[in-house]
Amino acid sequence: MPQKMQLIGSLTSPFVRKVRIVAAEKFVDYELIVDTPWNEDSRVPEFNPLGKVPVWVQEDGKTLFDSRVIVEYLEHVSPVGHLLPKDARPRIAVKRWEALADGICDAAALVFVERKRPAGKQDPEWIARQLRKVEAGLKMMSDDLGQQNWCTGEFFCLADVAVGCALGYLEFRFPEIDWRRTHPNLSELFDRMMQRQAFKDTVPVG
Ligand SMILES: N[C@@H](CCC(=O)N[C@@H](CS)C(=O)NCC(=O)O)C(=O)O
Repeated sequence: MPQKMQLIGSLTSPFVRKVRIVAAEKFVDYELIVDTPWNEDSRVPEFNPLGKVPVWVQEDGKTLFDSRVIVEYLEHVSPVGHLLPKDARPRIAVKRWEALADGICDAAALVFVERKRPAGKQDPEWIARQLRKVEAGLKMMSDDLGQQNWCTGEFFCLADVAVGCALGYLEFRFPEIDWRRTHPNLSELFDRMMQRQAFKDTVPVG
């Protein structure tokens, strides 16, 4: 008997948020199983040997990860609300935006974890290295966006979802990074995205 599809993830992860937004925009029905992979009692390693969220559980119990694979899958299973172009070149351009936004999240998450260690064990050079990636990534996103309404031009797509999740994560965990002042076009883009119900429903909490 097929089970309802499930998404395993935390309410703070930008990668989980990306999947939740894509699923909502594409009207894919699923059950959200909240699990924080850093907790001792986390069951995430039973579903993903890498111990990371998001994990998607299909109707037959098979699992999918990581977030980029899951959003491709959602694009494939739901015919509505296309978020990825079919043609190779524009599709690759969207995936590049996604890689950039996800990369900012990777670097920022490493800083967040490093800062949770006891003060004497933190490596300031490592933190600075990761923060440089965040700053450089923000600059590239801002330069590439220019004066366009959406990342790739006139239409909302996966690139915007990924960028929105990265900006939302920075706002949530790194309020001291003043990207709204340094990159006003990203600020406008973020405000435009926050009009959408899927973004409003997934603001990070915790
Ligand atoms: N590339 C992965 C990144 C996932 C990721 O780093 N998730 C974090 C939460 S934001 C996690 O589960 N970390 C737990 C760990 O690293 O052990 C994706 O796109 O899904």
